[in-house]
This record gives sequence, structure tokens and C-alpha cells, in this order.
Amino acid sequence: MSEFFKEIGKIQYEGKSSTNPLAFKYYNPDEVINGKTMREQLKFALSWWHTMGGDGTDMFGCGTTDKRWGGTTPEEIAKNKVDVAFEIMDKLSIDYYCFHDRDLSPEYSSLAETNEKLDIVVDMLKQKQSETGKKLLWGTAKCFDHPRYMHGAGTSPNADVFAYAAAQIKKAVESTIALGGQGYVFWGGREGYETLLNTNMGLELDNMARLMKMTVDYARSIGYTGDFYIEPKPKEPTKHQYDFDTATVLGFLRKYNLIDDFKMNIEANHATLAQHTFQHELRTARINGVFGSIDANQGDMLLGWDTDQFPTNIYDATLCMYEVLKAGGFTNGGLNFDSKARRGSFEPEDIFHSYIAGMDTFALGLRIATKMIEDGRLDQFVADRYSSWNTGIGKDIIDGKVTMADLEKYALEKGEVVSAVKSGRQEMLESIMNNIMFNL
Ligand code: XLS
Ligand code: NI
Ligand code: NI
Repeated sequence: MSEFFKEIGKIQYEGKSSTNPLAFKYYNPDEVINGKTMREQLKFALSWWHTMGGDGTDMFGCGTTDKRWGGTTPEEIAKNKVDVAFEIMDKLSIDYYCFHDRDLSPEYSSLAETNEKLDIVVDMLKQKQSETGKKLLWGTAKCFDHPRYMHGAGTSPNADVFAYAAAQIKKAVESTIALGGQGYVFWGGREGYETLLNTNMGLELDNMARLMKMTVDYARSIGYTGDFYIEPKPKEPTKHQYDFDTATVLGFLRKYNLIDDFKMNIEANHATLAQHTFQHELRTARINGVFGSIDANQGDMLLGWDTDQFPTNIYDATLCMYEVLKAGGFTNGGLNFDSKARRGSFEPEDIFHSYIAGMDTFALGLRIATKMIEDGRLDQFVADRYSSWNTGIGKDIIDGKVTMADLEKYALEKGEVVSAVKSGRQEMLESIMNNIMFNL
């Protein structure tokens, strides 16, 4: 297929004073920040579903943009998507992509035929990857779209549906491995419930774990060494999603002995749906050793659903990159734009404006987070705030050297301790952050 976006060339870094809407102001892919190039630090990925497939359809109306990419049959559309996706990635200097199996190639009349057609697209992707050096960040299976999955896939009350989902996931894992992906995501599509009146919650959770365990065992048996991720989300499409948030998923992984194989894929909009900040979810993952990958987007605080908007909030992106840097950076994970242009942003060039906005936001976030760490005032404040744990009674508690009785004796001797308590200085710290942010 020939070039699709003929009017748009390769997007260049022009720096912060540029007013060219089709240029990066902050993302300079090969600039070294904190010891690595920006492209290595940020590991941006294109989401196949939103970018190549999402046509603007919503609950109240049909699509507003044509995502057939000049194709007429499903096979042709699937192939054209590959060509155009690689053109977009090249023009935007995006090195990775992510997919659901059915975004690459739709369902046909039987599972066997669906698999055969998927193989054709996977072969094409393999070829494109070797020509361009682009990589697969992660793959996943779309086990929530077809009516067979209306009550869930791994948590369906029906065992035949579970088996079908397992077959689909097996193929999606094989496709991920064939494309050299180092991540495989479980997002609990309809793994949840609408009412407990019809739900055997214990069995559903056991089965969800069974499916994950089988997937891990199978993937490892055919040589997969990458990560598995769970992507928490509290609600939508079901009223209660089992993978509610990172803390809930940690409890699940520990209960079912899956903790060694799984990390988190944290999505910003899912965090806020769970009434957490994006940073909270990242921090919870980091301190529990399960920070893996990120679905970069943002929600609208005035709407109660997963709007998957391209991220433009610098404050959130900065705190996100601060957590990423503190976690030692990405290993197998990256920043996947699980984001879509608004329904009204329907012109093809809006894809470029959307990605430029999101990529520049995270590039700026990386720059500021690096400064925050170099500046050291925030880290120093936290270190000082907890300094009573480094010596004396604090150290003894941490070292397990004291009992409740010892602490009672200590407290009785010490008397009132309120004078040892210091201000949390929240406003001062927020002001320091603003100072760092706007002093670049
Ligand atoms: C939906 C999820 C989904 C996952 C991949 O809300 O974000 O897109 O990222 O299945
Ligand atoms: Ni997502
Ligand atoms: Ni989402």
C-alpha cells in the first residue's frame, strides 16, 4: 500500500518555542536524559484498537471517522491497517505497538478460520518489524466483545465459554511470542459481575486464576520469558470488575500463587475510576515489586467513565514519570497510548495531533521528574520526615528488637510526644514542585 498520510511528513523535534502544530516541542527521541535516550526512557507504543480501529462510535451515535484505510473486505482492511500503522509509527518516532488479537484480524465463521486469517496478519507484522526495527510491546486477547463472553470469559458460568476463551488466549499468546513481544496483558474485560444474586463469586475467581495459571504454564512451556500483566479497572463494562485496583489484584495474585509471574499494567483512567490518583496506583505497584507497564491516557473528572483521552495533564504525567524513574525505569514495559481522539476530532490528521500532544506531555513529564529528583528537595524532605526510624527506638522497632512491653516502658518513661510531631508541609512541597515545573 502506498503512503496514506501524504500531507504529513516525519514529525520533527523543534523545541519549546516552535509553534508548528505538527512538531514535537518536548519529545526529542535521541536526546539523552538521565543516562538513556528519551525513546528508551519513554518506550511509547501505539494502541492498535483505538488508533487503527476506533472510528468514534459511542453509545449515542455511529462512527465519525473512516478506519477502513482504503480497504473493502475484512482481510484487506486488516492488511491496510498494518501498512498505515507502521507509517504512523515511523512518522511519529514510536517504536512499539500493542494489540488485541481481534484488532489485528476480526472473527470469521469458525475459530479455525479466524486463527488462519490472524496468522496471515501476524506474518505481515513480522515482516514489517524486521524491515523497520519496530517492536511489539504486548499482546492481549479480546475476550469481551463477542456475545459468547456476555457473562465473562474466564469467569463465565459456562465451562464451554471458558474453554473457548482458553483457545483464544492460547493463540494470542502464540502470536505475541511469534512477534517477539515481551508482555502479555490480561485486562478483565467482562470478568466481574452485575449482581451477586446470580453469581458464584468464589468459583469465578478460582476459575480466573486457573485460566491465568494455564496461560503462564503454556507460555513458559513454549519458551516465553516475558512478563504477564494484569490491568486493573474497577468498573465498566461490568458494575464490579474483579481486578478492581492494584491492591485488590495483589491480594488475588498472592492468594493464587501467581505473584511471581505477574506485574501490573497501570492505566491512568482506570486509577481515577477507582477513586485513586494515577500516582497512587503506580506507587502501590512499585512498592510491591509489581510495576510493569503503563496505559497512558486520562479521564475527564466530570464524566464517570473510561474516556481514554490522550493525556495532556503535565502534573499527572510528571508524577507518573517520577514513579517510573524511582522504579528504575521500564524493563519489559512501556507507555502505551490506550487513548483515542475525541469523537469530534475525526479528521485523519487528528491522529497526529493527538499523539504529539500525548508524547510531548510525557516527554515534558520525564524532563520535570528528572529535575525533581536531581533537585532533591522533595526526596530530602521525605527522608527527614522519617528520620526517627534510622536510629534509637525507630531502628529497634524495624530491627524487631522490641516487644509491646518494651514500647510501653519506653512510652511511660518518655512522656508526652506531641512536640516531636512536625508539619507535613504539603503546601510548601506543592510550591516546590511548581517551582521545579515552571523553571525548566
Ligand atoms: C479497557 C482497557 C483495554 C486494555 C486492553 O478499558 O483499557 O483497552 O488496555 O485490553
Ligand atoms: Ni488499557
Ligand atoms: Ni481503559
